[in-house]
Amino acid sequence: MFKTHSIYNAEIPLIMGILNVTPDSFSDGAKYNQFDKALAHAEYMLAEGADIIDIGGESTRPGAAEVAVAEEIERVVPLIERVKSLGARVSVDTSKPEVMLAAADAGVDMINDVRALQSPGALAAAAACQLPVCLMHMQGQPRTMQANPQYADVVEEVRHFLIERIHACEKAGIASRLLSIDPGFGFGKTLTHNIALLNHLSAFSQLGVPVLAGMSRKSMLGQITGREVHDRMPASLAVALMAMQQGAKIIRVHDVAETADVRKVFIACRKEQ
Ligand code: 9MG
Repeated sequence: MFKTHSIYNAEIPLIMGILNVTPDSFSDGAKYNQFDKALAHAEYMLAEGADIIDIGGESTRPGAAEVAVAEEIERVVPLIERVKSLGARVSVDTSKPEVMLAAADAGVDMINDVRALQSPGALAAAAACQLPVCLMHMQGQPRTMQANPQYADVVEEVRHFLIERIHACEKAGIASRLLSIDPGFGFGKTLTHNIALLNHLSAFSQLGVPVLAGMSRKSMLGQITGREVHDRMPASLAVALMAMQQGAKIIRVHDVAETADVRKVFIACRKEQ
């Protein structure tokens, strides 16, 4: 068993509220307006019970365009500072070393990297920050990752990749107690791959590094239910519970209050066992 950082030490799974600050997230125009809306949404999620706010300035959706470093910093840093001033814990969703360093200066508590610190300079930047890091698996890049994902054994390959990244982090001076891992639902995976990973999530928990699961409103749930993105909350809650039952320590979600209720049910039933 690895020792873990205090951010992961809660007895109960933590709820990570999603806060995207891309131009299409709060979509009616002026930058100050977007900032105010994003801040209000962070406050709302905190009031609803979010334990961490995950702030991202570059969309990682399939087909999404890349954003320049300066633009990404301009989007996330002022918001990190304001959300931190509310007393909240904040993670930064980025793969760029410059953004990691700027976010660390702004007081961020955790780095959430969908590229698992594989971008040039990212390992060194994260090592310099000495912050908790979530290492996520992705096959390919957001622009093309859903074109034709292929695995011989998705669970084994994703597990192997994450173990290799844990070792790379340790070698770079990032202790395993700072790490969490994430199989990356929807990132270069078909529905069959996503379901296999969900059904075997406990195989990831057994690695002894906290597991983060992010399935909220994702297209895998649209494929299963036939529902559009804003009608996927019930399906998101179902998979959040499945993840908690298999030991996930952080659940990344849009619907914080409803996930907090799911967590209450999970905890109440766990106590009875
Ligand atoms: C940024 N982002 C979008 N989806 C995600 C997921 O499933 N996990 C993590 N760690 N980050 C995500």
